[in-house]
Amino acid sequence: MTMTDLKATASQIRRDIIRMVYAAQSGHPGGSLGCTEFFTALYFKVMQHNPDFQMDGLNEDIFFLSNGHISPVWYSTLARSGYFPLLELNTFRLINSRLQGHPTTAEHLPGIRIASGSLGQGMSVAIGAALAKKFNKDSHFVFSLHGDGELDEGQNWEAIMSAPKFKVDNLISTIDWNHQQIDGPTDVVMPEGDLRAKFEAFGWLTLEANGNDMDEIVATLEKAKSMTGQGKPIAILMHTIMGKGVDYMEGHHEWHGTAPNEAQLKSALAQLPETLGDY
Ligand SMILES: Cc1ncc(C[n+]2csc(CCOP(=O)(O)OP(=O)(O)O)c2C)c(N)n1
Ligand SMILES: [Mg+2]
Repeated sequence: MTMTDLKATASQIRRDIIRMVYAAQSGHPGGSLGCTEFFTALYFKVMQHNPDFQMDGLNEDIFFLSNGHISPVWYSTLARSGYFPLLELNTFRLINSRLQGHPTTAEHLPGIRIASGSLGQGMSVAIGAALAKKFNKDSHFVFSLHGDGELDEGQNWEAIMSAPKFKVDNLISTIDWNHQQIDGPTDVVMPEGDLRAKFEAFGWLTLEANGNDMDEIVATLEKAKSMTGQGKPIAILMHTIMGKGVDYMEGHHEWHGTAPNEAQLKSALAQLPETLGDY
Protein backbone atom coordinates (compact mmCIF):
# COMPACT_ATOMS: atom_id res chain seq x y z
CA MET A 1 0.00 0.00 0.00
CA THR A 2 1.20 3.54 -0.76
CA MET A 3 1.47 6.19 1.96
CA THR A 4 -1.59 7.93 0.47
CA ASP A 5 -3.60 4.71 0.71
CA LEU A 6 -2.40 4.08 4.27
CA LYS A 7 -3.47 7.56 5.37
CA ALA A 8 -6.85 7.16 3.67
CA THR A 9 -7.33 3.80 5.39
CA ALA A 10 -6.52 5.35 8.78
CA SER A 11 -9.23 7.98 8.28
CA GLN A 12 -11.79 5.28 7.54
CA ILE A 13 -10.70 3.22 10.56
CA ARG A 14 -11.16 6.32 12.73
CA ARG A 15 -14.73 6.67 11.40
CA ASP A 16 -15.35 2.99 12.20
CA ILE A 17 -14.09 3.48 15.78
CA ILE A 18 -16.39 6.45 16.37
CA ARG A 19 -19.40 4.75 14.78
CA MET A 20 -18.89 1.48 16.71
CA VAL A 21 -18.54 3.20 20.09
CA TYR A 22 -21.49 5.49 19.35
CA ALA A 23 -23.72 2.57 18.32
CA ALA A 24 -22.86 0.58 21.45
CA GLN A 25 -22.88 3.71 23.65
CA SER A 26 -19.82 2.22 25.34
CA GLY A 27 -16.21 1.46 24.51
CA HIS A 28 -12.82 3.15 24.28
CA PRO A 29 -12.32 5.76 21.55
CA GLY A 30 -9.34 7.66 23.04
CA GLY A 31 -6.57 5.05 22.85
CA SER A 32 -8.10 3.59 19.67
CA LEU A 33 -7.87 6.90 17.79
CA GLY A 34 -4.34 7.49 19.11
CA CYS A 35 -3.12 4.12 17.81
CA THR A 36 -4.83 4.18 14.40
CA GLU A 37 -1.68 4.91 12.38
CA PHE A 38 0.14 2.12 14.23
CA PHE A 39 -2.53 -0.50 13.43
CA THR A 40 -2.84 0.64 9.82
CA ALA A 41 0.93 0.54 9.33
CA LEU A 42 1.23 -2.86 10.97
CA TYR A 43 -1.56 -4.70 9.15
CA PHE A 44 -1.43 -2.97 5.75
CA LYS A 45 2.33 -2.51 5.38
CA VAL A 46 4.70 -4.01 7.93
CA MET A 47 3.48 -7.46 8.98
CA GLN A 48 3.49 -10.59 6.85
CA HIS A 49 0.21 -12.11 8.00
CA ASN A 50 -2.60 -14.30 6.80
CA PRO A 51 -6.25 -13.19 7.10
CA ASP A 52 -7.09 -16.88 6.64
CA PHE A 53 -6.54 -17.12 10.38
CA GLN A 54 -4.52 -19.89 12.00
CA MET A 55 -4.31 -19.78 15.80
CA ASP A 56 -0.72 -21.08 15.98
CA GLY A 57 0.53 -18.31 13.68
CA LEU A 58 3.34 -20.48 12.38
CA ASN A 59 5.39 -18.98 9.53
CA GLU A 60 3.76 -15.56 9.73
CA ASP A 61 4.25 -12.43 11.83
CA ILE A 62 1.86 -12.28 14.75
CA PHE A 63 0.49 -9.47 16.92
CA PHE A 64 -0.74 -9.33 20.50
CA LEU A 65 -2.82 -6.43 21.83
CA SER A 66 -2.10 -6.20 25.55
CA ASN A 67 -4.15 -3.03 26.24
CA GLY A 68 -7.29 -4.86 25.12
CA HIS A 69 -9.67 -1.99 25.85
CA ILE A 70 -8.68 -0.36 22.54
CA SER A 71 -10.44 -3.20 20.72
CA PRO A 72 -12.37 -0.85 18.33
CA VAL A 73 -9.24 0.06 16.36
CA TRP A 74 -8.16 -3.59 16.21
CA TYR A 75 -11.59 -4.91 15.16
CA SER A 76 -11.87 -2.33 12.41
CA THR A 77 -8.34 -3.06 11.19
CA LEU A 78 -8.93 -6.82 11.21
CA ALA A 79 -12.24 -6.50 9.35
CA ARG A 80 -10.78 -4.15 6.75
CA SER A 81 -7.82 -6.56 6.34
CA GLY A 82 -10.24 -9.39 5.50
CA TYR A 83 -10.25 -11.39 8.74
CA PHE A 84 -14.05 -11.27 9.10
CA PRO A 85 -17.00 -9.52 7.41
CA LEU A 86 -17.04 -5.74 7.71
CA LEU A 87 -20.72 -5.75 8.65
CA GLU A 88 -19.86 -7.67 11.81
CA LEU A 89 -18.58 -4.34 13.20
CA ASN A 90 -22.29 -3.63 13.75
CA THR A 91 -22.25 -6.22 16.56
CA PHE A 92 -19.58 -4.48 18.68
CA ARG A 93 -20.27 -5.07 22.40
CA LEU A 94 -23.62 -6.83 21.82
CA ILE A 95 -24.47 -9.92 23.86
CA ASN A 96 -23.21 -13.09 22.10
CA SER A 97 -21.22 -11.04 19.58
CA ARG A 98 -17.72 -12.19 18.62
CA LEU A 99 -16.67 -8.54 19.09
CA GLN A 100 -16.66 -8.24 22.86
CA GLY A 101 -15.60 -4.98 24.50
CA HIS A 102 -12.36 -6.64 25.51
CA PRO A 103 -11.08 -9.30 23.10
CA THR A 104 -11.31 -12.92 24.15
CA THR A 105 -10.63 -16.23 22.43
CA ALA A 106 -13.90 -17.87 23.52
CA GLU A 107 -15.82 -16.28 20.63
CA HIS A 108 -13.22 -17.47 18.08
CA LEU A 109 -12.96 -14.14 16.31
CA PRO A 110 -10.28 -14.51 13.60
CA GLY A 111 -7.17 -12.50 14.49
CA ILE A 112 -7.47 -12.85 18.29
CA ARG A 113 -5.02 -15.15 20.07
CA ILE A 114 -5.34 -14.03 23.73
CA ALA A 115 -7.84 -12.37 26.01
CA SER A 116 -6.58 -8.94 27.01
CA GLY A 117 -9.10 -7.05 29.12
CA SER A 118 -7.05 -7.60 32.24
CA LEU A 119 -4.01 -5.38 31.77
CA GLY A 120 -0.39 -6.42 32.15
CA GLN A 121 -0.29 -9.89 30.64
CA GLY A 122 0.45 -9.35 26.95
CA MET A 123 4.20 -8.87 27.25
CA SER A 124 4.58 -12.26 28.95
CA VAL A 125 2.54 -13.93 26.22
CA ALA A 126 4.45 -12.17 23.45
CA ILE A 127 7.77 -13.32 24.92
CA GLY A 128 6.51 -16.90 25.11
CA ALA A 129 5.26 -16.79 21.52
CA ALA A 130 8.56 -15.29 20.34
CA LEU A 131 10.49 -18.09 22.06
CA ALA A 132 8.15 -20.65 20.48
CA LYS A 133 8.94 -19.21 17.04
CA LYS A 134 12.63 -19.76 17.72
CA PHE A 135 12.06 -23.36 18.85
CA ASN A 136 10.01 -23.94 15.70
CA LYS A 137 12.73 -22.42 13.48
CA ASP A 138 10.18 -19.86 12.33
CA SER A 139 12.01 -16.65 11.41
CA HIS A 140 8.92 -14.39 11.57
CA PHE A 141 8.39 -11.66 14.16
CA VAL A 142 6.14 -11.11 17.14
CA PHE A 143 4.69 -7.61 17.59
CA SER A 144 2.86 -6.36 20.66
CA LEU A 145 1.22 -3.16 21.88
CA HIS A 146 0.94 -1.94 25.48
CA GLY A 147 -0.53 1.15 27.12
CA ASP A 148 1.68 3.47 29.17
CA GLY A 149 -0.79 3.33 32.05
CA GLU A 150 -0.77 -0.42 31.60
CA LEU A 151 2.90 -0.43 32.59
CA ASP A 152 1.78 0.31 36.17
CA GLU A 153 1.00 -3.40 36.34
CA GLY A 154 4.07 -5.09 37.85
CA GLN A 155 3.97 -8.21 35.68
CA ASN A 156 5.22 -6.07 32.79
CA TRP A 157 8.51 -5.41 34.53
CA GLU A 158 9.13 -9.09 35.24
CA ALA A 159 8.56 -9.74 31.54
CA ILE A 160 10.69 -6.76 30.45
CA MET A 161 13.50 -8.07 32.67
CA SER A 162 13.28 -11.64 31.38
CA ALA A 163 13.24 -10.96 27.62
CA PRO A 164 16.93 -9.96 27.35
CA LYS A 165 17.97 -12.86 29.61
CA PHE A 166 16.34 -15.30 27.15
CA LYS A 167 17.69 -13.34 24.14
CA VAL A 168 14.21 -12.77 22.71
CA ASP A 169 15.42 -10.85 19.67
CA ASN A 170 12.42 -11.52 17.41
CA LEU A 171 10.04 -9.40 19.50
CA ILE A 172 9.04 -5.79 18.74
CA SER A 173 6.98 -4.33 21.60
CA THR A 174 5.43 -0.89 21.22
CA ILE A 175 4.30 1.33 24.09
CA ASP A 176 1.45 3.77 23.45
CA TRP A 177 3.07 6.69 25.25
CA ASN A 178 0.08 9.05 25.32
CA HIS A 179 0.65 10.17 28.93
CA GLN A 180 -3.01 9.49 29.73
CA GLN A 181 -4.88 6.69 31.38
CA ILE A 182 -8.34 5.92 32.72
CA ASP A 183 -8.35 8.29 35.74
CA GLY A 184 -6.04 11.06 34.56
CA PRO A 185 -2.56 11.88 33.26
CA THR A 186 0.00 9.15 33.97
CA ASP A 187 2.21 11.75 35.66
CA VAL A 188 -0.51 12.19 38.28
CA VAL A 189 -1.76 8.61 38.61
CA MET A 190 1.69 6.97 38.70
CA PRO A 191 4.68 8.94 37.37
CA GLU A 192 6.71 6.71 35.04
CA GLY A 193 9.62 9.01 34.25
CA ASP A 194 11.78 8.28 31.23
CA LEU A 195 10.34 5.08 29.80
CA ARG A 196 13.02 4.88 27.11
CA ALA A 197 15.79 4.99 29.70
CA LYS A 198 13.97 2.33 31.71
CA PHE A 199 13.72 -0.09 28.76
CA GLU A 200 17.40 0.55 27.95
CA ALA A 201 18.38 -0.09 31.56
CA PHE A 202 16.57 -3.43 31.31
CA GLY A 203 18.65 -4.36 28.23
CA TRP A 204 16.29 -3.59 25.35
CA LEU A 205 17.17 -1.90 22.06
CA THR A 206 14.89 1.12 21.88
CA LEU A 207 13.39 3.43 19.27
CA GLU A 208 11.16 6.47 19.62
CA ALA A 209 8.54 7.65 17.12
CA ASN A 210 5.64 9.98 16.55
CA GLY A 211 2.90 7.37 16.34
CA ASN A 212 0.47 9.76 14.66
CA ASP A 213 2.80 10.38 11.71
CA MET A 214 2.23 7.57 9.21
CA ASP A 215 5.58 7.99 7.44
CA GLU A 216 7.42 7.96 10.74
CA ILE A 217 5.67 4.97 12.28
CA VAL A 218 6.09 2.87 9.12
CA ALA A 219 9.80 3.79 8.97
CA THR A 220 10.25 3.05 12.68
CA LEU A 221 8.57 -0.35 12.48
CA GLU A 222 10.71 -1.23 9.45
CA LYS A 223 13.82 -0.06 11.31
CA ALA A 224 12.82 -2.22 14.28
CA LYS A 225 12.60 -5.25 12.00
CA SER A 226 16.14 -4.53 10.78
CA MET A 227 17.36 -4.53 14.41
CA THR A 228 16.11 -8.04 15.21
CA GLY A 229 18.48 -10.99 15.51
CA GLN A 230 21.01 -9.18 17.72
CA GLY A 231 20.24 -11.06 20.94
CA LYS A 232 18.03 -8.27 22.34
CA PRO A 233 14.31 -7.44 22.32
CA ILE A 234 13.19 -4.17 20.71
CA ALA A 235 10.92 -1.53 22.23
CA ILE A 236 9.28 1.34 20.34
CA LEU A 237 8.32 4.22 22.61
CA MET A 238 5.51 5.63 20.53
CA HIS A 239 4.31 9.18 21.19
CA THR A 240 0.62 9.51 20.45
CA ILE A 241 -2.25 11.81 21.30
CA MET A 242 -5.26 10.26 22.96
CA GLY A 243 -8.32 10.87 20.76
CA LYS A 244 -6.20 11.91 17.74
CA GLY A 245 -8.27 13.15 14.80
CA VAL A 246 -11.29 14.38 16.76
CA ASP A 247 -10.57 17.87 18.10
CA TYR A 248 -12.63 17.76 21.27
CA MET A 249 -11.18 14.37 22.27
CA GLU A 250 -7.49 15.12 21.70
CA GLY A 251 -5.33 14.90 24.81
CA HIS A 252 -8.21 14.35 27.24
CA HIS A 253 -8.21 11.28 29.49
CA GLU A 254 -12.00 11.69 29.80
CA TRP A 255 -12.20 10.10 26.33
CA HIS A 256 -10.34 6.97 27.49
CA GLY A 257 -13.65 5.12 27.71
CA THR A 258 -16.58 7.44 26.93
CA ALA A 259 -19.05 7.18 24.06
CA PRO A 260 -19.93 10.29 22.04
CA ASN A 261 -23.51 11.57 21.98
CA GLU A 262 -25.31 12.29 18.69
CA ALA A 263 -23.98 15.86 18.31
CA GLN A 264 -20.46 14.68 19.14
CA LEU A 265 -20.80 11.83 16.62
CA LYS A 266 -21.72 14.29 13.87
CA SER A 267 -18.88 16.61 14.78
CA ALA A 268 -16.35 13.75 14.83
CA LEU A 269 -17.45 12.30 11.48
CA ALA A 270 -17.30 15.76 9.89
CA GLN A 271 -13.59 15.82 10.76
CA LEU A 272 -12.80 12.36 9.34
CA PRO A 273 -13.19 11.88 5.56
CA GLU A 274 -15.03 8.72 4.49
CA THR A 275 -12.45 7.13 2.20
CA LEU A 276 -13.38 3.46 1.80
CA GLY A 277 -17.10 3.54 2.59
CA ASP A 278 -18.69 3.19 6.03
CA TYR A 279 -19.68 -0.35 7.04
C1 LIG B 1 -5.33 -5.56 35.72
C2 LIG B 1 -6.18 -4.37 35.40
N1 LIG B 1 -6.21 -3.34 36.27
C3 LIG B 1 -6.99 -2.26 36.00
C4 LIG B 1 -7.77 -2.21 34.89
C5 LIG B 1 -8.67 -1.02 34.64
N2 LIG B 1 -8.15 -0.20 33.57
C6 LIG B 1 -8.65 -0.30 32.31
S1 LIG B 1 -7.88 0.72 31.23
C7 LIG B 1 -6.89 1.36 32.45
C8 LIG B 1 -5.89 2.44 32.16
C9 LIG B 1 -4.92 2.01 31.15
O1 LIG B 1 -4.14 3.11 30.76
P1 LIG B 1 -3.40 3.05 29.37
O2 LIG B 1 -2.81 1.69 29.22
O3 LIG B 1 -2.46 4.19 29.33
O4 LIG B 1 -4.56 3.19 28.32
P2 LIG B 1 -5.16 4.53 27.63
O5 LIG B 1 -6.03 5.20 28.63
O6 LIG B 1 -4.01 5.38 27.21
O7 LIG B 1 -5.95 4.00 26.47
C10 LIG B 1 -7.16 0.75 33.67
C11 LIG B 1 -6.47 1.07 34.92
C12 LIG B 1 -7.72 -3.33 34.01
N3 LIG B 1 -8.42 -3.37 32.86
N4 LIG B 1 -6.91 -4.38 34.29
MG1 LIG C 1 -2.16 5.74 28.08
